[in-house]
Amino acid sequence: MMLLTNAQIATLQDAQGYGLVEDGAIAIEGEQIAWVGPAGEVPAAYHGGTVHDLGGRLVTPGLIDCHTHVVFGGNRAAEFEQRLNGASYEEVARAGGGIVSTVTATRAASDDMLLAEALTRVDALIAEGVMLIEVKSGYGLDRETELKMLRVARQLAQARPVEIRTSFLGAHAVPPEYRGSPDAYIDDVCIPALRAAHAEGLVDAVDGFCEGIAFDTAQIARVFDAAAALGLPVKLHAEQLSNIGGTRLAARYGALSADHVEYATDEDAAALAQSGTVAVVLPGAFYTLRETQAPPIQAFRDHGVPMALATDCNPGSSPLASVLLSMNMACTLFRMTPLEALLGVTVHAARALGVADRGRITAGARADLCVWNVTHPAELAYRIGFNPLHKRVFRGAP
Ligand code: DI6
Ligand code: FE
Repeated sequence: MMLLTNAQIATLQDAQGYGLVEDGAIAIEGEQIAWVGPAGEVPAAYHGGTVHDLGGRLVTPGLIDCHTHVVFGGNRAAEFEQRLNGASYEEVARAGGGIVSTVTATRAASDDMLLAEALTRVDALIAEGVMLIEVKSGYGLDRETELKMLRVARQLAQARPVEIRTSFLGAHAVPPEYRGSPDAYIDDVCIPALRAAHAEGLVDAVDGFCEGIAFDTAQIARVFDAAAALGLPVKLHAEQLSNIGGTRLAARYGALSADHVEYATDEDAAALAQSGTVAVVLPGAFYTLRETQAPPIQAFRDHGVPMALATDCNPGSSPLASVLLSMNMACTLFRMTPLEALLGVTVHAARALGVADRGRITAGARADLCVWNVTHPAELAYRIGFNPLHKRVFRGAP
């Protein structure tokens, strides 16, 4: 048993406000939060254990990065340079660069190499208090490499104090060997690879890239039908570069989340609200691509769509391994509030992953906590390039 005292606690309990408890205490039993409240009211039952005086610091739930592609081979600095010499993201992709160049590097990489490179990114996230990371496949685009990526993703949780949720993203791009035949790729490779990965216990959710340069709604629907047959939840990269109906498709399938959503409309927001689907905004990709169409934040607010926020850490459109910077970008670029940004990397990120016991500080939740060298939660989104993390508590262990 452990008691954290002398803390400012942002419980986020009702997912509306910070739920601040000033001069608060948190009792932890095993891996769970047993009690939270004012330090003067700690029940006698929790007086016996180790006491940690937090010196008035802020405590938040452990952070969650609910959309990443941290497992991949190589990097795309050369493409970055091409774009700065005038090529657009879509031109780079259509010319066989972009995602496909990462596919080549990922196919060639050994498991050990993929793991070592992914760990450099995961370590950066952990250093900022991230305790739950979603990791996607989608740079293999053949059965063997998709499975390799997902096995490496699972290994991350053995190598570090972090929990990993995997998403199968076989429908990320059409690989070179199927160029011009996206339907054949979906039927012959993507869906069989999904079934094989699921049989190995490697899949927690199924994702897709619904876009002009990737797959249309009918193709994604076939993947989602296969996911439903396996009992797996779905999520979707939707309306990132254009509006082709991905958000409404995601809503129709009761998806956990629709991600990017820059080009989503008011109607799309209404559909997400109806289905209880989280909108995941990814300001790192918006920033990197110099997108000018911001996601319809006000429509999400008006319709009561929960908004999550993630790094989208990937080698092409978002080479970003900082949740804190993502929070700052969401505020500055999308005009989200610091409270919305914090809810986006805790309560709503947990929901985007279908994880019920994370993201809030409340009795019965997992004791994943961040202790920060700040006094008010707005400070987390406010600064750029500062990491005020003081201490992590992961699964009840400091
Ligand atoms: N949308 C993105 O922003 C990334 N994937 C996706 O579906 C881009 C991935 C890449 O360029 O490597
Ligand atoms: Fe992504």
